[in-house]
Amino acid sequence: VFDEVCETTGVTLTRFMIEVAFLNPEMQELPALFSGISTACKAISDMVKRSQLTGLVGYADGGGSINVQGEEQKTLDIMTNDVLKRALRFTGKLGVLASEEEDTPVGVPLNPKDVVFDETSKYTAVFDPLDGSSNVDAGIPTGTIFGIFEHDDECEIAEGGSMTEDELLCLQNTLKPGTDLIASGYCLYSSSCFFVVTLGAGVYGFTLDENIGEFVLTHPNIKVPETSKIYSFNEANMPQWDVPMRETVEKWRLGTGASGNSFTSRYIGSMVGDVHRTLLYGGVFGYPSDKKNVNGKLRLLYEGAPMSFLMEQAGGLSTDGRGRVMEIVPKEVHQRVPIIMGSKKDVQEVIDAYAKSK
Ligand code: AHM
Ligand code: MG
Repeated sequence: VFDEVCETTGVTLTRFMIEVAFLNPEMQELPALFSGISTACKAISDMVKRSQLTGLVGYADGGGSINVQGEEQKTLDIMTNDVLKRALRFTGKLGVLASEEEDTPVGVPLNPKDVVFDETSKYTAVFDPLDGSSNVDAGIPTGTIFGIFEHDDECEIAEGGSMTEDELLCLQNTLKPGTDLIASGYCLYSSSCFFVVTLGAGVYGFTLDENIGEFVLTHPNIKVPETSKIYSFNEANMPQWDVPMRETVEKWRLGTGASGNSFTSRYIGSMVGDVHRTLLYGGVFGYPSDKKNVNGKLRLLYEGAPMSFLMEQAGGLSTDGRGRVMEIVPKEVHQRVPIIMGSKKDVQEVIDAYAKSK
């Protein structure tokens, strides 16, 4: 079905979604939802690009704004979260959203005063509005990550205020494993602005054509190479890593790993940029478990799971060392997870090393 849609490149994201919905009646609501997400991404791309000129740099409230995870929020973290939230609300297709920058999942009824959701509010969105934002003031690539689940329509969470018991139960319902995702993707703000998405049947990459204001299909059916010569980790943490992880990377450095390749290192420190390169060139990106951060750094619900869905759909693997990231059911919204993802054979080598060390 997706091949039919993608017979030719030059297809816009808007048309792609309309054709997907036409061919898949159960996906009728997706064009409206993706129109909201892609418009928000275009707005965020513009905000990031112009931030040095418009003064949208540095920390919010002079460093006084801290999110629930204890991280200082950048001005752009807060503004991009608002842009996405507003864009998603007005699609009318969303029941609940969870974001890196929100303490708990929030309800998003079309009319904020109204807690009544209609039957079209059928999705839950999870996102990190500006991943890698510590990099943004230096002009280094950043990105938006999102995942879409089916929304339990019995479940309503009003916006703001403290939660009722029913609402707390609903919150529990947003904690779904990656295997329940119906779509995920990212937008990379870099030399070009890329929008990469999976609906569970391959990975499709679009590039923003600023002259016409549309994302145009430039990378149909992305497949990650099976082996590689690139690893991408914060190597300063290496002495603290689990032994199997450390030993595998040491072999890759020396060219004595399974492929015999001598690896080189590439690390931006922006997950979206590092994963985008991995999808296109192959490689292994990760934020493994270490002595300080037993669960790594990246968040399962809105970073780990959506990116793992993309990586698997592109033919790669994603593991926490001991199991598939996609199968982990989050217990908390901001739960962290160790991640090692990328080229199939190389990630398998890490999985084998962990299995041997048991
Ligand atoms: P953030 O969501 O607070 O921006 O943190 C996530 C980012 C990822 O983009 C990146 O892979 C990682 O943090 C880099 O961490 P470190 O600076 O420890 O290497
Ligand atoms: Mg992030």
